[in-house]
Parts: sequence; C-alpha cells; structure tokens
Amino acid sequence: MKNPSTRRVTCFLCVMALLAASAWSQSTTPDPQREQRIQWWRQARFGMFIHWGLYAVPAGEWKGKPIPGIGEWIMNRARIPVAEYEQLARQFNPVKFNAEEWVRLAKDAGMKYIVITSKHHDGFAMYGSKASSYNIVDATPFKRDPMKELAAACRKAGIRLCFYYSHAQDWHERDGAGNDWDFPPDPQKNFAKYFEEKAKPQVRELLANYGPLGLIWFDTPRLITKEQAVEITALVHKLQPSCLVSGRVGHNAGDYDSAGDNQISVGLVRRDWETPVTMNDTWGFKKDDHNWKSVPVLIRQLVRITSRGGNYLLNVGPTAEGEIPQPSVERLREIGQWLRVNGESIYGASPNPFTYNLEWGFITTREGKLYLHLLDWPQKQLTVYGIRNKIRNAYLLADRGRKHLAFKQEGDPAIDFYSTSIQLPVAPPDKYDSIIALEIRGGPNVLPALAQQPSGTISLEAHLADVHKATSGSVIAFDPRGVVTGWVDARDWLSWDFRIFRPGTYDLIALTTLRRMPRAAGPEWQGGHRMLVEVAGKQLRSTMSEDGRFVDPSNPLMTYVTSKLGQVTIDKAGAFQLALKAESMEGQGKLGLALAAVRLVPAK
Ligand code: FHN
Repeated sequence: MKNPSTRRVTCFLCVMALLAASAWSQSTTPDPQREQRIQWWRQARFGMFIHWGLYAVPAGEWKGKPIPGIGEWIMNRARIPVAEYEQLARQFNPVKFNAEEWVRLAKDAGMKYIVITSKHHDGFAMYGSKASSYNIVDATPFKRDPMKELAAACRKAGIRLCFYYSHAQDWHERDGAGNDWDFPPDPQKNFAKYFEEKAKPQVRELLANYGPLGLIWFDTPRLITKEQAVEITALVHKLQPSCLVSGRVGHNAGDYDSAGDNQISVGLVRRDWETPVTMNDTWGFKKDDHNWKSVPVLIRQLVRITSRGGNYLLNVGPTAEGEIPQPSVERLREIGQWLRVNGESIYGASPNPFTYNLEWGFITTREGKLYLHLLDWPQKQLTVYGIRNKIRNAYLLADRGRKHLAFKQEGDPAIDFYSTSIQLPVAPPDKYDSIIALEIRGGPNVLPALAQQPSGTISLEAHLADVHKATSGSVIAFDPRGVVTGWVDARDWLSWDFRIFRPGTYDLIALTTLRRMPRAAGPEWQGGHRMLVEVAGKQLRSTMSEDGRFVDPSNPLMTYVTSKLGQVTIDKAGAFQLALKAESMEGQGKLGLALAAVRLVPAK
C-alpha cells in the first residue's frame, strides 16, 4: 500500500524532473516549424565544437603564472582588466589557420556540423563585426575574417556551420554580464542596453553575412529575461527560419535541450538533446592541459549519447597560431575511421529501446535494425534477454562480407522470458566497439520491464525507480546524470518492480556517486546512512560505507562508490519489488544520498 503522499514517478516523469532540475530547456509545445528545422540535426548526431579566441594567446598562463580552470575563462579567473586583455588582440595572428583543413578534419572525423565561438564571454568577436570594433578583422594583425573562410569551406564540404555566441556574458562591456572587476556588479548593470546595442546587432550580423547557419549556440543566459530569450530566438528564426537555437538561450526558448558540460544522461531523454564535451579539460587552448580522453572513451561517449537519443558535440581548442592540437587531430582521425565502418549505427539512429543500460555495451536502432555495440567482447557468444522481435539475420557491421552469424531465439512468453544467443568469432573485428547488426521486421519490440540480465545481475537504475515522497515538501529528484539528488529526508523512499528468471542468492550493492562539483566545500562522498531494503518478503539492514570505487569509462565524470546492502535469496522466478528506505540519513540538508543504482549480483 502506498501512503497518500506517495507519488509514482514513471520513467518519463523522471526524465522531466531530470530536465527541470538542470539547465536543459525546451518548449513542450509541438511546433511544426521546429520539427522541420531539427531534421538535419537528428540525423547528424556528431558535431565539432571549436573554442577559439584571444584566450589562446595566454594559453592558460598570465604574467608567468599558470591560471587554474578552463582556458577561455582566463580573463575572469585572473581578473584581467579590459585595457590589459585587449592588448592580446595585437598579438593574435593565426597565420597557420586554414579553414579547409579544419573542415576536412571535422568531415573525416565523421562530424556533420561545426559550432565555433563567434564571440565568447571575453567579448571579442572572431569575425568582422560592424557592431563592435573589438573584432578579429579590425583589432588584430591577422585582419582576415576566419568565419567567412569557414563558411566557404563548410559549404564546399557539406558541413553545417553554426555559431556559438555568448549573448549574456560579455566581460568587455560595462553592461554585459560577468565582469565585476572593471565594472559594477551584475545587478547594477543596464543589461538591456548591452542586449540592444551589442548582442542583438551582432546576432543579426552573423545571420546576415555567413550564409545559411545550422544553429546559434547561445550559452550561460545569466541576466537574460524570459522576454529577451524569446525575442532573440524569434530574431534568429525570423532571419533564418531553418536555423536552430540551442537550449542555453535560456527560459525554455530554444529548439533543443543542452545537457550540462560533459554531462551524459544515464537514462533515455525523450526530447532532442545534446552534450558538449571537452577532449581534455579545457575548451579554449591551454598549453599545460594534457589530460586527453582516450579514443575508446570518446567512442563510448558518442555511442552512449546516441543510445540515449542525444547528439555529441566534441570540442577542440585551436592554438593562437590557428592549429588544432595534434592530440585532438589524432583522436578525431581514429573516430573517423571507426565511423566509416560503423556510421550506420550512429547517424539518424534511434535510442536503446530498453529503459535500462545493458551490461556489455549499448544499443542503437533504426527501422528494421538493432545495433548491438559490444564494448566488451564476450567469449564466442553474446546472449541478450528481452528482444521480442523475430530476428531475420545477424552479422557484424565491420564484416564487409556480411557473413551470417548463427543465432538462436528461445524463451517462455508465459513469464515474459525471451533470450537471443548469437555465436561470435573469437576476436572482435574492431578494437573499440564491434557492432552486431540484427535485422528485424519493423521497429524494435522489447520487454519493457526491468529484468535480470544473462549474467544473472539485475541492475535497478535510480532514474527508473518509483519515488515515494514523504511530504509535498520533499525535494528528492534526479540530476542531469539520472542520479538521485535531494534525498535528505529519511522518510522518502524508492522502489523498483523487476523480473527474475533464475532463482538464486544475490548480493545487494548500492552504487552512489561523488558530488558533481568536486572543488566545492564539504565531503566528496557521504556515507553512514542506515538503510533498509525490503525484497522478496525479507528485510535487510545496513549502514552505507565505501566498499569500492570505479569510474564509468564512457562517462569519466561518473565515479561510483559501491556499498554492500546485504544478501538475499530469491527462490522462484517471477515479478518482485525492491524497496529502498533510509532509517537515518547522515549530513542532512547537505549532500543526501546520491544513488545511481542498486544491483542484485549473484553471490559467489
Ligand atoms: O562558460 C562556458 C564555457 O566557457 C564553455 O563555453 C562551455 C561550453 O559548453 N559553456 C559555458 C559553461 O557551461
């Protein structure tokens, strides 16, 4: 019996909460024009982000001192006065810039669009602007307009050109948001003046002078009012009806949702969304940032995001001379090679039909096809539970001969058990992600319930839980990663319904995560909560402690902490419920219990 304040939150509602809790924003009103303008973007799935500006000159160092944080924020982090920062323009002469080379690199990497900073928060326009002489043509020895050159190269190569434009933060201007070291604090600014005199005129220029644009990527809305966000979106659509507006324009005015930087949702998001990702830690070039993500990580991110219905916008930060750093080039070339073989599983692909993540990799789909992305190659055979479609053929995407793979489908529809086993060669055909293509008739048809996997494990992901709020004031919800946030009231609880096919004894393990802002004050992880699990008629009590840690390779920002919750024997197959309750909660009002999943793992 659920108490009166209990609220069943379906997966869809969880996703909505997830969206509401984050910077993700998108109008819910169906709009046929939006549907039209977003078609290319849904096909594209993979784009290149380019952060390029004056900040590439200091490259992370000011007056001989390394400045912590992301490179394009150096003016802010080092509190550099406008008059001093402006001087960088005189040194900015990217003689090695070659638009065609950049575009070729993006194209060879399999990227379908380029989003480049036409003006970042430092206020410097990287194009010839009449609205402000603080721009690359008028203020640097370079004198060329790289955006014109990029527009021509993109047109030739069939890549969509898109502009990043910082519409609220502008540290060069008295009334732009953000600069409180030269100018008064934001609340004392006449933001409307900045908006009318610089932001809108520059957005007009971008839309008028560079041919058809794929989208304008607005960012950090800050002082923007709802009216201003709506107005600038309407301005874009009026001047170029097929140009999209990113979700970060603010106030739900954009055409699609933008996840947080480097944030990858663990669950399906039912609306159009995109994640911007850094290849190292910075966006703008920083000479000391060598923390490059590996090719397997980048490919996993692309696949993971596609399998969750999103687009992957992968960043490069060119140098002040105009070169894309070699480590980025090398990685992009390898991703391109992989996509040349496996692109049909990405471009225009639909998400994983299962609500949960699979143990061995990811699934993407399209009409008539299921693509099983095997990140960990199994020994000779892959077994997948829950596929109800009749499979007509199976082969490896990397096998040019499309040699048929033997497979067997069996099961017991009475208990909703469907098992597909596919025979595989001993070695994977691809070192990163080998894909089995399954031909089916029509769209995917899978068991919707949370169910046991062939390894015997049942993974109860947090974002798929029913949320039971103790009071209407409970703030328990999900963050943009699908992790529980605001579980600070011990009376809130979660439950999951799931299917077991193989009775047995299971270890119960909670997966929680470190806090999202590692540099913020306070502990990075909070344990000590006293937990109660109710499952299969049994009650298990435990105190959360850290038993282990691991990082998700496709989502490096996700570090999981594992905690044992006990052991349970389930002696028959069937449908069960697991309730997770807290008898006491440590650190109340601060961190809460950042739950990502509860796993039932067959006991050894
Ligand atoms: O402040 C910016 C940051 O410099 C960078 O441009 C990223 C890219 O998504 N956006 C903002 C922070 O979210």
